[in-house]
Amino acid sequence: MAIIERPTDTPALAGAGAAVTPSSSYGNFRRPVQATGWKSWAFTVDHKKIGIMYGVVAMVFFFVGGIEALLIRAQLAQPNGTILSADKYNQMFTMHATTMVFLFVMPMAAAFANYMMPLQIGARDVAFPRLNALSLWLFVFGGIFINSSWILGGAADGGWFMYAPNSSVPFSPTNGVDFWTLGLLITGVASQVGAINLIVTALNMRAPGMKLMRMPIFTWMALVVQFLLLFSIPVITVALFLLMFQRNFGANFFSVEAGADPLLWQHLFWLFGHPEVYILVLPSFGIISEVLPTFSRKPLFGYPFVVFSGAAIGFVGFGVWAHHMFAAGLGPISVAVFSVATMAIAVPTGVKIINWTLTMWGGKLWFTTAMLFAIGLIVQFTIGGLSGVTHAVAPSDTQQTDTYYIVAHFHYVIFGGAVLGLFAGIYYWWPKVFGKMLSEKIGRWNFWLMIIGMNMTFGPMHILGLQGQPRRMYIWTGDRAGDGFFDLAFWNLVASIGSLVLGIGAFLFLVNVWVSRKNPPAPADPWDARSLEWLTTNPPKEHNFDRIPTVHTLDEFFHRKYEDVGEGDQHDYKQVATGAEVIELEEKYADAHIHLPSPSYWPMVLAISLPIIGYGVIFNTLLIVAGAAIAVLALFGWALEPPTADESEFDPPAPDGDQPSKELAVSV
Ligand code: HEM
Ligand SMILES: [Cu+2]
Repeated sequence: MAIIERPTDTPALAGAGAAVTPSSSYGNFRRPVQATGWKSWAFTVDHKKIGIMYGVVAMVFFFVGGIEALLIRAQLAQPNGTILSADKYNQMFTMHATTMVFLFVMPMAAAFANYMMPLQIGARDVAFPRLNALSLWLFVFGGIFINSSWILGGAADGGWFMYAPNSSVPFSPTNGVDFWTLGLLITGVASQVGAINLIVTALNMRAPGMKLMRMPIFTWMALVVQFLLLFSIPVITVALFLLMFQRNFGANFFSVEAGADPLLWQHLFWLFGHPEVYILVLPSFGIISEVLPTFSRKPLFGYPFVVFSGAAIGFVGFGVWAHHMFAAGLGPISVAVFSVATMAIAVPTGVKIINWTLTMWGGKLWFTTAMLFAIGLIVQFTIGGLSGVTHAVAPSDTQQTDTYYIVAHFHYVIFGGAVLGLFAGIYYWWPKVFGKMLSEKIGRWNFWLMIIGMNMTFGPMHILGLQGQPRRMYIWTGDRAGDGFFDLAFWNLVASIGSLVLGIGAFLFLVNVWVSRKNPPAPADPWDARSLEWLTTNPPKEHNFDRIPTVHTLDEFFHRKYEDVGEGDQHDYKQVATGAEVIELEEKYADAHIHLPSPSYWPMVLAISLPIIGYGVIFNTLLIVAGAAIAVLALFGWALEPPTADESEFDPPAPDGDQPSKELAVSV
C-alpha cells in the first residue's frame, strides 16, 4: 500500500489545507531538563507520568479495599461470625467503602482523564502542569493519611456517609472519624484542583479544528465529571469542616440536644453524595463509548445523544439527593418530588444503553477483553439500574432502605458500572500507555471470573435484603423462627464464595501485568482505532505529537486511514493508509519548536504540608504550625520559580525522543 504523501494532514478529505515544509527532521526542540531515576517521576509535571502514578496508586487501593471486602464477607459467611468484632467490622465496611469510592474509582478515573484528555484533544500537556502534580500528591498523601488511622488508634467506624449523631465524639470516641474528615478534606482539594485544570485543558487546549462536537466521547464525559466535582466537592467540604469543628472545637451543628439538626448532615452529604455516584460512573460510560465503536467497527451510534445524555445525567443528578432520605421523615411532598426526579434520571441513562446497543447492532464485533468488559458494563449496570428504579418508588424503598437489597443495588451500578468500565479502559489503552499488549488469554479469565464472582457476590444480596437482612450488621444469626423465611445461611455462603471468585479474578489482572511485562512492543495501531490519541506512538513521546494536528472531523484518526467512497449517506470506507503510516507521516512534518514545562518539586512539598496540619489537628498543635510553615514556604517557592529552565541547559533532542540527562528545572 503506497503512503499517500498529502500536502496537509487530512488523509480522507483530499485537497484541503496548505503544504507544511518540513524543517530538519526534528526542528529546534525546546525540552526542559528532566530529572532521571525516581526524581523523573517524583518531580514530573508530565500529564502522562502523573496519569500512570494516579493509576498505580489507585490500583493499590483497589486491592486494599478488596481485602477489606473479603474480610467482611468472611465474617458473614457463617452465622455468628467471629473473625471481626463489632467495632472492627464497623471500621472495615467504613474503610472499604471510603477506599473504593475516594481512593480507587475517583483517582483511577483521574488517571485516565490525565493521560488521555490531552492526547484526545491534540495537546502536549494539561493547562496547569504543576497544579496537576499537586492534585496527584494531595491524593496520595491524603490516602495514606486516612489509612494511617489503622495504626494510630483505629479507623473511622461511622459508615461511608458518616451520619450524625453517630459521627460525634460520644458515639465515635477514637480519632478514626477525624482521620476520615481531614483526609477527605485533603483529597477534596486534589479533586477541586484537578477539576479546574482539566476543565481549562478541555476548553482551551484543543488542537485547531477540534470543535467541542468533534471531541472524543471519553473527553466529553471527563469534562462533565469535572463540572460535577467543581460543584459538589465544595458541599462536602463545608460538611466536613462542620463535622471537624463539632468534633474538635466544641461546635454544635448536628446535635439535637444543642438545638441543631442531624438531618443537616444528611442533606449536605447527599447533595454531594448523589452527584458523586455519577462522578464514579460517567468516566466509565465515556470509556466504553470509545471501546464499543472500535470493536464493532462502526462509529458510536448517536454521538450527540451520548454527549447530551451524559450532561443531562450530570445536571439532573443534582436534583435527586433526598431519595437517600425517603425514610428520614421529610414529608410526602418532598418524597414525591424526589421520587419523580429519580425516575426521570433513568431516561438519559436509558438513552446511553440504547446507543451502545445500536452501536454494536450490525457491527463486525471483535470480542477482545476490553470489549467483553464493555459489554459486561452494559449488562451489569442495567441490572443495577433496574433495582435503582425500584428504590425511586418511595413506598418500596421504605422496605428496602438499609437492607442488603441496597448493598446489592449499588454494587451492581458501581462495580458493574464504574469498575468494569475502568477495566475495559485498562485493557484498551494498555498498549498506548505502556507500549505492550496484555495477554488476551489471561484477560478473558480475568473478565469471566470477575463477572461470575460479582453476580455470585451481589446477586444473592437482593434476596437477603428482601428477606430482611439489614446492612452494617457484623453478625447474623440462624433461622430462629424455623420457618425458613429468615434463613440467611445459603445465600450468605454463596455471596462469600462469590467474593473469593471475584477476588481471584481481580488478582489475575496482576498476573497478566506481570506476565506481559516482557511482551514484544505493541503494534502502532493494535485495535485499528478511531480517535486522536492513537495518532501518537505507543507509548507517546514526551511531547505527545510531533506536530499539533489539525482536526477535520470526529474520529479524526479513523478518517486519516479510511476514505469514504460511498454515495450520499451510504458510507463505504476504503483503507488508504495504515495507522503506522499515518503516525509516521506526523514525524516527517514535526513542528520546529516544541516547548514543554519543566519538572518541579514544589507541588509535592505543598501537598505534604496538609497531612502534617491534619496530624496537628488530631495530636499536637505544633504540627499545625509546622505544616502551615511548609505550606507558606512551598507557595513562595512555587511562585518564585522561573517559568522554564534557561536555554543553555537543554540537550539537543535524540531522534527517538530519549530523556536528557541533566537535573531539575521549573515548570509553568
Ligand atoms: C471487590 C468486591 C467487593 C465486595 C466483595 C464488596 C462487599 C461489600 C459488602 C459485603 C458490603 C456491606 C457491608 C455491610 O453493610 O455490612 C459493602 C459495602 C459497601 N461497598 Fe463494597 N464490595 C466490593 C467492591 C466495592 C466497590 C468497587 C465499591 C465502590 C467503588 C464498593 C462500595 C461499597 C460501599 C459504598 C459500601 C457501603 C458501606 C457502608 O455501609 O458504609 N464496594 N461492600
Ligand atoms: Cu442517590
